[in-house]
Formats: sequence, structure tokens, C-alpha cells
Amino acid sequence: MAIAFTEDDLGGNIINLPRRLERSLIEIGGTLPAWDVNGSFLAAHTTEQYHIAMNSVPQFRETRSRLRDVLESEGGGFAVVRLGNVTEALGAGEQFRRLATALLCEVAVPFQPFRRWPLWKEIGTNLNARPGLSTGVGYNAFHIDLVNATLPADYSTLLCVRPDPLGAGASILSNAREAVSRLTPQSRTALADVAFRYGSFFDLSDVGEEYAPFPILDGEPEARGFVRFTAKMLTEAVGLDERHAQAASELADQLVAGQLFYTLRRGDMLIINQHRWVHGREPLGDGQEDVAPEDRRLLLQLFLRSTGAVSAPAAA
Ligand SMILES: O=C(O)CCC(=O)C(=O)O
Ligand SMILES: [Fe+2]
Repeated sequence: MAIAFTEDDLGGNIINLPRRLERSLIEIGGTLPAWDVNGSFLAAHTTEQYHIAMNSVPQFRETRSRLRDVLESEGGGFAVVRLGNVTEALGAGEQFRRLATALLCEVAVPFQPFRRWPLWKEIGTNLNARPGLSTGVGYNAFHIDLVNATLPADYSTLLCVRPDPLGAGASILSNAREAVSRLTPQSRTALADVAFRYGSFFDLSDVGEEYAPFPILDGEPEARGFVRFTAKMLTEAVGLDERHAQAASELADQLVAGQLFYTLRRGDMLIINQHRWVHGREPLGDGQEDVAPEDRRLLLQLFLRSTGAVSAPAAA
């Protein structure tokens, strides 16, 4: 049963904007130009234009330092920026998306690894999709996005346009580094083997190469490496032998033992540092058939690449 954590429980990870800053962002949102992309990355001239606009807001600097700190500091690794009032004023269309993109440019570079989807990829609610998939209505187990790429996105962002009107679908988050530290040395040794697989890989850009099989623990420092994990590999037949399946399942248990819940509200932007935290989703509320499709939960997803991104490990 999901506990809805209050802002006090998640404390430092929730970033509320001062009213004056909200007002300035609403003004700026109306003036930001459309973005251009260069290959799969936001074009340099766009990031520069957005950067100038954001820096013209004196109150923004404090919020930016706090955001960077929450995403990078010891024990940190995810943030919820509360943009509800900004969405209220700008709507959830182009102006709001530009503003959210400009905010994210202050963290890292927005990019579009899936060539066939727009920069902000819609994650709607599809009653016919497999329940555990991103647009499904079921439990979406702990994972990092782009797990089978040698260079997954450094950050994954989920922006809530419409929460589940049935009140469910909380985001789940867990500190993967801490979960790993609670495992036995034997399990950690097994997780460092190049023995795990998940998913298909096609039509992707700037995420390195397909990594199959991959190690869950890559032995890299936290800033560079990943806990390359998806609990979905445990429920889908991927030919794991017993020792590796056991170690992966112990990690999944530890992730659940340390999990946090947060139900995104309209305008909430969840940013996850994928080097440290895994994420997922609780099931949506029962009875989605009775909710009009245009009222069902809708998120927008965007990926970020840290500047000075490191080179990808060579896939075996
Ligand atoms: O629906 C959600 O809240 C999460 C979706 C997700 O993690 C994904 O699509 O990768
Ligand atoms: Fe995800």
C-alpha cells in the first residue's frame, strides 16, 4: 500500500518556488523562443538564449543552486520542482514546455535519444498496453531508463501534465547505491558479472551502443557509472541463471525496502539522477475504463546529458 509522503517527509528534495520567482518565470515563459535541435541535442544557440533569459531573473540563482545541490550532493539524487502555478498560468503547451526546458538547461543538456519521439515524449495512459510498461496502468517496477545502453541518460525527467484522476500512480524512487551497499559481498560479485540483459535497442542516438549482456555494477565511480538495473528483467524470461537471478532479486528487494513514494501533482517536474536513483510507478487507480481518455494521467518525459559526458564503456 503506497504511503503518500508529504513534502515534509521528502523535505529537501521538493523545490517550491518563491511567489516572486514564479511570477518572473511566467513572464519569461511567454517570451522564450521555440527550441532548435542539433542532431539529438538541444542546439547550442537555444541553450544560450534560454540561459540568458533565466539569468535575467535574479531570484532564480538561489533556486538553481539548490536544485543542483539536491541532484548532486551526497545522499541526494532526485528533485521535484513544483511548477503547478506556472502551469496554471501558461497552460501545459508550448510556452510551458519551453520554460521547463530552459529550467532543465541549467542542470544539463536536454536531448532526444529516441529519434522517433519529440524532445518531450508523452507518457499517456493506454488501457491496452502491457500493465508494467510506461503507458500501462499497472506497477512499473524499479529501473533506470535506457538500461541496455552503454551510456544511459544522466538524468531522466518526468513532468506531470495530469495526475491519475483516480488518485493513484505514485512515483516510486529508491537510492540504488544505498541498496547495493546493503547486499552481501557475494551478491555484489555476481552483480558485477557481465550476465544481464533487458529489452531491445533500435533507433537510438547518443546513448552509446547496445549493451547486452551488461553488468549491473560497473565498478565505475558514482558520478560516471550506473547501477544498471531494471527489476523487469526478473519477471520477463531473459535466460538468467540461478545465481545471477538470485543476486538481482536481492537487489530488487533492497530497492523496495528503501523506497519512497511521491504522487506527482499537475506541474510537478521530477528530475532523477540516474547514476544514483532508480524509479518506477505504483499502479494507477482501478476503473480507468470509466475515465475519459482525455482525462487520464499524462506525463511528459525528457532526458538530459551532463556536459562533459564521459565516454561509454565498450559493450562486450
Ligand atoms: O509512469 C511513470 O510514472 C513512470 C514511467 C517511466 O518510468 C518510464 O516510462 O520510463
Ligand atoms: Fe522510467
